[in-house]
Amino acid sequence: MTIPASNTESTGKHLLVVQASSNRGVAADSDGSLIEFPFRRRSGRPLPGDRIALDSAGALHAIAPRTNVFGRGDPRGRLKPIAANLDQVIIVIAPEPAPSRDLLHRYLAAAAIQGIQPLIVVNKTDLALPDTAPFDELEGFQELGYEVIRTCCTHGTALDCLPGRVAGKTSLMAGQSGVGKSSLLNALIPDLDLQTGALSRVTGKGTHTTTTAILHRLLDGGWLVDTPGVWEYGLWAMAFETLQQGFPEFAEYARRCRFRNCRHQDEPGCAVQAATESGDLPAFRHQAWLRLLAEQQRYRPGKR
Ligand SMILES: Nc1nc2c(ncn2[C@@H]2O[C@H](COP(=O)(O)OP(=O)(O)OP(=O)(O)O)[C@@H](O)[C@H]2O)c(=O)[nH]1
Ligand SMILES: [Mg+2]
Ligand SMILES: [Zn+2]
Repeated sequence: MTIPASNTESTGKHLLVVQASSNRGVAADSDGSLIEFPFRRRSGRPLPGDRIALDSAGALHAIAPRTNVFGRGDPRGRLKPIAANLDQVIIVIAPEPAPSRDLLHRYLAAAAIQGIQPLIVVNKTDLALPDTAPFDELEGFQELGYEVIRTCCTHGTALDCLPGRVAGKTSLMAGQSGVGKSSLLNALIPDLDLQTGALSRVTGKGTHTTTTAILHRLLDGGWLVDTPGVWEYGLWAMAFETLQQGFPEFAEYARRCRFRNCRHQDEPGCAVQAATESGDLPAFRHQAWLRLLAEQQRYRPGKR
């Protein structure tokens, strides 16, 4: 790891941030012990998942360059970062609470734009899955190469292959409030209560402070980031070229569109529309593209 040079002397100890508030954080040592540390104005604000060094006074000294950041849009279209340096975003959906039309498309776009591998987890498979979107699109997603696995927390054995998918990686659990993220975490990490107990002793706060993202250590290596549930997940204001990175399967067609800045709406010579009409691209993805593109208008009044 390269930590940028600074005038302040570093202790040389490299730590992993497991939780961060506006002015303090908690980091884990390589042996698992937790250390609370204050930020300094010049050292920046770390995110859970950041690799950091503390100075000799025990305050934040430097943050290592990030490989990626996962975040969400706030109501004004600004990107609010949630966690850094992730290998995987686990997008949990369930029949209850039913996801909105585009929740999964937005999460998948955010992961692709930020260069993080997505994994779709359909939880609560003991309940009947509705034949509406996104459940009727899951096969289509799989054909496009997205990984979909099914889990059930009410039957302890029904975690399927999830343990193998998280081992050794840093994965973030994303999804609506109530889909079962914490239940999955509890099933994957038998000593989760001990971990959250240790964390609350360090911070002096109760165990139910899941208003921020928290990293939990997997027993066999790797980390799981629990995030506070959201009711709706929104993207942030971005250029349409960036949004297109969120639809990676469009790329090979988009470069053949007549216009370089083609938005694949109704332009002549659009290869993405042609591929959709011929069935090479599934219609549900092109329709989602058009809706997410339209959503972006709210951040750009008057612009097309
Ligand atoms: N039927 C059924 N219920 C489940 C399953 N998994 C979790 N639940 C229930 O769903 C409810 C919500 O589960 P949580 O794990 O708290 O959901 P969460 O995603 O962590 O919610 P937030 O913390 O609010 O974001 C609880 O009552 C769980 O018992 C499942 O596989 N099947
Ligand atoms: Mg939870
Ligand atoms: Zn086009």
